[in-house]
Amino acid sequence: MTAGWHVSVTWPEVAQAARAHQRRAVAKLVTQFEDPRPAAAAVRREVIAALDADGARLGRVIGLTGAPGAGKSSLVGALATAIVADGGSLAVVAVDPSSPVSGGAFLGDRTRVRFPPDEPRLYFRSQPSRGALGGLAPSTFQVCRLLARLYDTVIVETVGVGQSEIEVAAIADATFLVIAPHGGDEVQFMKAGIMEIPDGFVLSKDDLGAGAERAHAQLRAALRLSGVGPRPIFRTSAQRGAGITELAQVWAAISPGGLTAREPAQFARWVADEHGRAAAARLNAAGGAAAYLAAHGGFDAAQLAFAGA
Ligand SMILES: Nc1nc2c(ncn2[C@@H]2O[C@H](COP(=O)(O)OP(=O)(O)O)[C@@H](O)[C@H]2O)c(=O)[nH]1
Ligand SMILES: [Mg+2]
Repeated sequence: MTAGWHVSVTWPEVAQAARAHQRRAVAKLVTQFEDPRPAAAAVRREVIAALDADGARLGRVIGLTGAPGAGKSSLVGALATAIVADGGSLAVVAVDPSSPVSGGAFLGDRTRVRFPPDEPRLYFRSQPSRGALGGLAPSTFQVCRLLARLYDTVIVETVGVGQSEIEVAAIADATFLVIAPHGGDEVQFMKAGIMEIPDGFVLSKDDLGAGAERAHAQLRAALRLSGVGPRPIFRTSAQRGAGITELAQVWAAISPGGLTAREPAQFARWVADEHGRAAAARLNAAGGAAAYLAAHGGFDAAQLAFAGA
């Protein structure tokens, strides 16, 4: 199948250009990984096969959640600079309840200044979340399957505390919750079940003095009271660049490659979302998602088969 720029450009060729971080090629592939139609699943199958045959390895996927204004995007901007300075590459998928499908102001103007705009080892994608209250987009997992093969690290930034945290933790190798000092009060109201989900907490805006101390004390107390085991707490200031290299080092130590193990659960979710409960029951009766994926030769082939079944 050809990729449509020119009759002679094939998907494996686009995949190779994307591996070299050619932005246009990456964007062209992302579009295919966001497309819910069966024809796109056929393209994905071809692209993943080409990338894997070309030696692409899965990078790590990091979930970053927190209330609006917590400082997530500013943190991502600062970390992106640190990651690239360290020789790494990074893709960011920002899932935003308010952003349009394309062209949404993604990191905000302030952060964009901190983000080297022409750096090929950095890639941004903004996606609208499925629900008004946050959470992932229908194609976030798919896009991560692609981007994790092209970049060392993929950050999935989601808005909200609660549902989006649970959804992003289901696809990420590690998840961090960002809390701003002025939002410290919300720590007291976090349910134990929610506090268990992040692998670590980031207290942002550490330049704000006493508020930051108070938020830190509240978070430690809340973790103790909720019975959640020890969790690392990182203190950062995107504005001053404090704590950024430390967090970047912690992230660089997170084992990559967890996405493949997430495929059965994400496939089951896709079946339920796209084809309904009767179809989900059919999948279970047929032995479950993992067996279906194995029998059909992977995620995209299984989507094709299920859509045609
Ligand atoms: N003082 C201070 N303000 C910050 C810092 N990081 C972000 N902010 C501000 O907090 C607001 C929200 O930041 P943003 O990164 O967009 O938060 P997001 O909604 O969680 O992505 C903006 O006005 C930022 O300028 C920081 O380290 N220190
Ligand atoms: Mg943001």
